[in-house]
Amino acid sequence: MSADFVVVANRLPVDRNTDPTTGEVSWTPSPGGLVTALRPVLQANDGAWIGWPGSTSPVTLEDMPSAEESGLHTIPVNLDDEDFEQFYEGFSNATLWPLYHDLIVPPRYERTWWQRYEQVNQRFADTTAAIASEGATVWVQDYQLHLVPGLLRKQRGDICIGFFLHIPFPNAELFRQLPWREEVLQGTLGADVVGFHTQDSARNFLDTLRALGYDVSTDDDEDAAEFINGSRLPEESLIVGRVAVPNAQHSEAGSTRTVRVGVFPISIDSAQVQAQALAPETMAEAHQLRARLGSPKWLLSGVDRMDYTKGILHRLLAVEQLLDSGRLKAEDVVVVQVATPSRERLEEYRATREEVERVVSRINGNYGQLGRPLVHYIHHGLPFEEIVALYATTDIMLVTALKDGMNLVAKEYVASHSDGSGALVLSEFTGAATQLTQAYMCNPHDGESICEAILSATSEDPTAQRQRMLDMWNQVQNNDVDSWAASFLAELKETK
Ligand code: ADQ
Repeated sequence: MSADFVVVANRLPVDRNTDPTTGEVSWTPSPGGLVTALRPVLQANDGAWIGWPGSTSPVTLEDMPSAEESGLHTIPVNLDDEDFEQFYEGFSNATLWPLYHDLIVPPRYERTWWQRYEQVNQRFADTTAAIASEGATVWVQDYQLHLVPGLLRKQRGDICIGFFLHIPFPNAELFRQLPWREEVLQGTLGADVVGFHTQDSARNFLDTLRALGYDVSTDDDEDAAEFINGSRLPEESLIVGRVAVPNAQHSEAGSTRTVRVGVFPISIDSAQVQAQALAPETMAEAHQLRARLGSPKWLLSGVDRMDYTKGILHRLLAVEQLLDSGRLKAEDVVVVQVATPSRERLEEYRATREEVERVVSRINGNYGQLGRPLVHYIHHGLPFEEIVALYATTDIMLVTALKDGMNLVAKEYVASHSDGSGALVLSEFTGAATQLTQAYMCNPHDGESICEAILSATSEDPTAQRQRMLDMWNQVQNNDVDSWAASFLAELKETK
């Protein structure tokens, strides 16, 4: 097949499962923010999605579910066990992930991982070059595929390439640690448009390029602030800088091509989340859930991947501090923490899980009653309907990430409260904090700051609190995932 519109991402939006007894193969939707964000866009454009099917057993195109079954044309790129260890767990998640999240844990720089990263990126680029039709638009996603735009441009000068980074881009000082910084930047600059969630990330990227001698020009920052706060139409995407790079397609000496660098804050399918929250089954489930949790005065919740960037431990320690100091009474509070298993073979992720579980059991040991734990902790994924029921009945949502590109959970929570109920405690280190400015902001590196944000959420005048939620609800309704994708794609189209 060939496609005019191609999304290239590390993961396909489906996972292959093989029944161990019958050998029967089935496909299930795969979890994660990126999939949540892009599925509706692809369906609307009848495009193809290129990615890894989620298992290290080889999969052919014939093995894939049909477009009728999955709603998408899915093209597999296989990863074997070594690719998984070195490209995915290694360079992507033990080098770039911690480097880009400001060294919450130390990044590891391993030459063999880098070489494997190059090889796998080449495989993605080759598959894309074979699928993209003449003049196609290709949208490459995220830190696992930094080199794909450059590799693709070498093979296919005719196509229009976008690159979007879903996680933060670190400041120039930190990024310079990366032994392969030049290669990563050059690969990314194969794109026509490079997008970030926040001005900070875009600026860090431009500063890094400037420091390394690239020809960078920047646009007006005041415009950027207005756009991010949602006071301008979402269709008006915001380009904050331009980079002139050598144009390999032109034989003329000194010929350059312009790469636009912009801010495109991702969002959610706001209408769908709202509809889900208002569905009678969800409302009934929310009601029952609250009763099962003992109908507490305050229900505090967290919903995250089990990742050290999410600050799960920090929020639990803050709750414990509030209980220890008597500022919250144990009989008034129930906490639900849902944490999906993530990257479990990496030591730092195992350590995070252990620390979280130790604190959960300490709080329950000190403050729980028989048949009534104070913290309800779930270490597996939940169906989205259950997550939304939890959002709907939660009084105070705790989003305390130490660093997060955007954080869709914060937006999903807001979208689930069209009546203005609820309260959001939000880390100022999330991309979401640039848009959901009416949240109770906290600095998760300072436990007392989380405590104060929780206490403010329990004590503010109800009318003022409702207004905060309604303002944020409007922001999320007016800036949904469709407008995010449309603004990026419009920018890309303009470069054609
Ligand atoms: P993530 O780090 O995965 O995304 P986030 O943006 O919060 O984080 O998205 C998580 C998604 O998974 C949400 O849609 C949420 O509902 C779902 N989810 C979380 N826990 C779940 C559970 N236990 N069961 C079921 N579903 C669960 C990365 C970046 C973010 C960026 C997104 C999108 O790290 O900063 O916002 O990509 O760009």
